[in-house]
Amino acid sequence: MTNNRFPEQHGPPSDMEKIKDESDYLRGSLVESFAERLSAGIPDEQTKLLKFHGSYMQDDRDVRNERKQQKLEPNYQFMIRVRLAGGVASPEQWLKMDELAHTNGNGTLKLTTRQTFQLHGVLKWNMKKTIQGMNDALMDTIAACGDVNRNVMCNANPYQSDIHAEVYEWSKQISDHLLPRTRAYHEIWLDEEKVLDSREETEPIYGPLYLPRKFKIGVAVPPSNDVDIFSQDLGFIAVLEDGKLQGFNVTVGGGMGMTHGDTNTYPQLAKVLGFCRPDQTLEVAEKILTIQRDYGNRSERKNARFKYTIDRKGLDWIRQELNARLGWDIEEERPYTFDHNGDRYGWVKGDGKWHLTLFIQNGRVKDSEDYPMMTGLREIAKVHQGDFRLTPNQNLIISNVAEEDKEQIEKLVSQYGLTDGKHNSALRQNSMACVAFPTCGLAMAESERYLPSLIDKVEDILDESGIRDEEIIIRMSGCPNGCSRPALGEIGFIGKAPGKYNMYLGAGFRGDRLNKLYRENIGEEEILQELKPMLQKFAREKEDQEHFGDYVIRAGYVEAVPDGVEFHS
Ligand code: SRM
Ligand code: SF4
Repeated sequence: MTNNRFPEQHGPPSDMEKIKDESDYLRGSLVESFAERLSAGIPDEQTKLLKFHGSYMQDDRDVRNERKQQKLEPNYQFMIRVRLAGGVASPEQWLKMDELAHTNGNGTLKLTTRQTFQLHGVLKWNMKKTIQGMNDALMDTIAACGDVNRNVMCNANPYQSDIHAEVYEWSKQISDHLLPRTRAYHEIWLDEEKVLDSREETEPIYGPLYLPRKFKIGVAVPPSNDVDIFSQDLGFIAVLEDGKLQGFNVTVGGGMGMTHGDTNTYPQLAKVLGFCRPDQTLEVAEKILTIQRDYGNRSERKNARFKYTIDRKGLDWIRQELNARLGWDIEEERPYTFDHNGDRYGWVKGDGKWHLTLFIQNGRVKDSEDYPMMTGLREIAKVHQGDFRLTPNQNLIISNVAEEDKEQIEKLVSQYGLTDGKHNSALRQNSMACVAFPTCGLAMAESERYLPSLIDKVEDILDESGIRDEEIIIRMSGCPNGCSRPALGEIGFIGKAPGKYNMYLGAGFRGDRLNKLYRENIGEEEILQELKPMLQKFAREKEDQEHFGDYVIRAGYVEAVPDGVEFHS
């Protein structure tokens, strides 16, 4: 591979750069690897390319040791992630995902923190027919993972349907505009005829090496910051005047991931770069992405995200470079304010249609003995005439329900005991946990399977203190990659080892301030010992409208983190 394709190098290219370079535009030997029948897995190098097609090879970690003892290969299976800009799905798409989860997956659906579906537990032999099934329902998985622009998020806004429609359209257009152009996906999974000479293929935006690392974009509509705009590599904050979209404030350089013990890695919040009009959106998105393509670190993947490029080069340099690439100057940022980053539950009416936001604990859609949630949602999808919106907080909106259909949906909601979360504590309603065990290969501690029971115990403290309805953002991740955006939790937990977590406090309720390490490597007993007096004191001392994240700073539990570069200091 050549070293001079990009103006700046940081050392020898990482192995991943070589894999991309030699992949023939993401084809690699995926066809052969999936045709091979001896192992339920595929070779390591191919798993890296598979990500660009929206899938990860995993193994069931609950049985890893047992299988090792029995000298069996790990229980390989695949996770498939759908590309679903803005999280909008039709009832037909919902039904298809439900069907595939039962026929080819583990019988559950995961609604992710980036508003899409994941299937877990798909076997190698079922991969192609699963992806083809998604394709039948007009869904694909291209670029849902990999060193490219990922699923574009969009404010799930059930309040203003006309603005949602317009802004959602932009998120879809950004997503489409930044899709890889290779036909590899269609050839491998959809049996499209092979491009005669793939060397004639080009990737006009990405080039043959794609991006140095994953790239994430979100679109927010104030006052809701549900998409956590400051955690995105690139963000668009809608600016409305008299209810009309004027354009977007453009943010750059957010990201949550870090590595325990490596202070060169840190979560960072995005900064506002300027303002663009709606018709300039795609050009701005493309040029910013190409700056990262050309200047991101291709040597050290831990420092390859756009946030590090920006912290290295400076925001002014990025703006100048953007203006030079655009050939015109991005405007000054416009005023905006956010109120919250959580979801608002229950029914609301917007522009003549009803929308119901349901609480889905940690985004896991499944049936259990006492709660047939998946069946209930399937029955709703069978009769629903509107659409579904997956929210950035792993919840679900049954949206665009006509007045005359509302009663029928309400009946099903109550028949299946589906919950708008209102009988829960406001803490649980504002909770998120990443997948972690048993599927995530990087998990160090439980998350999705553990947070609900920890919250049960914290709810007792809230009840005793009379603050059950106090909205507090709590987030847990099973490792420091931060898939539930835990650095933006007023209370954040990041897994260190089985049963052990680092505890963070003091993020902003609006998703505008990072939290700070409070206690290291503690288990449940210590967590509750820490939280109990703190929450009791908060209940007594909190000022009017004061949020927990602000209180813990005022009360001196932690210091405010002004910028991600100071996260560890
Ligand atoms: Fe994530 C890797 C799950 C949102 C930061 N993430 C993973 C993998 C694929 C593990 C792996 O690489 O082997 C996890 C698969 C677990 C499983 O069994 O399903 C995984 N990430 C998830 C999801 C499903 C969590 C969830 O419970 O919803 C989310 C899927 C989003 C989607 O639909 O595209 C998910 N991941 C996020 C977010 C939140 C966001 O984007 O808003 C982040 C933090 C934001 C960011 O990117 O900075 C995030 N995931 C990571 C990272 C760390 C990246 C970094 O900069 O260091 C990794 C590991 C990596 O890339 O090396 C990772
Ligand atoms: Fe896995 Fe870590 Fe992401 Fe949780 S935060 S899903 S443990 S990579």
